[in-house]
Amino acid sequence: MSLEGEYDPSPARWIREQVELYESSGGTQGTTLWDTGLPVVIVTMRGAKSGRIRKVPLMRVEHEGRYAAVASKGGFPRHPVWYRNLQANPRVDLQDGPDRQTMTARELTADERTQWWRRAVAAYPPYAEYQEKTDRVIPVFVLEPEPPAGPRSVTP
Ligand code: F42
Repeated sequence: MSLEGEYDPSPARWIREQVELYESSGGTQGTTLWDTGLPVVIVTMRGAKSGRIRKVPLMRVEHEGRYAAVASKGGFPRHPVWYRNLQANPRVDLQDGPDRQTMTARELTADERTQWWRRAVAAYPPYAEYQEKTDRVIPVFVLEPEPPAGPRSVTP
């Protein structure tokens, strides 16, 4: 089931408008980053403190049905606010074009992070410049589909 609650649109106009266009067109418009032509997904999450619904466009980094969420914020010195939201409330809705699904976010470390970082840079090369620009290690989450609700186990 998808996340429910009061939605607080981003204070940044370009973010707010991209989310609005993406969603109102059913994932057929506003699906790329400016003129790069590179695809974007929308991650809907719950605020760590407010409990309200937040929507964040991120670059589409997909591999075998899983996605990375890269907390780059353009190489800014501090993590984006949504980083704490995903840590506190890992259950999210992900919209990729017309498709929407509930997923669980998990922050990556060590080899897993390295592997997904490579995929992220392949999908969106400026991530590499963002990492050079900042002293923080840019966090990478993997978003994984929720396991399907299986049949109830029967006690013999
Ligand atoms: N940002 C990335 O980090 N990575 C990407 O790959 C990426 C791609 C991308 C593509 C298209 C596009 O339009 C934007 C893209 N962005 C990307 C930018 C991204 O969408 C975010 O705007 C950016 O990362 C900054 O995120 P932020 O969460 O720091 O944004 C601030 C300005 C913001 O919107 N804050 C809100 C506010 O009202 O101030 C939300 C606040 C919030 O979530 N509050 C929490 C709550 O509980 O409600 C509190 C959390 C706490 O603990 O303080």
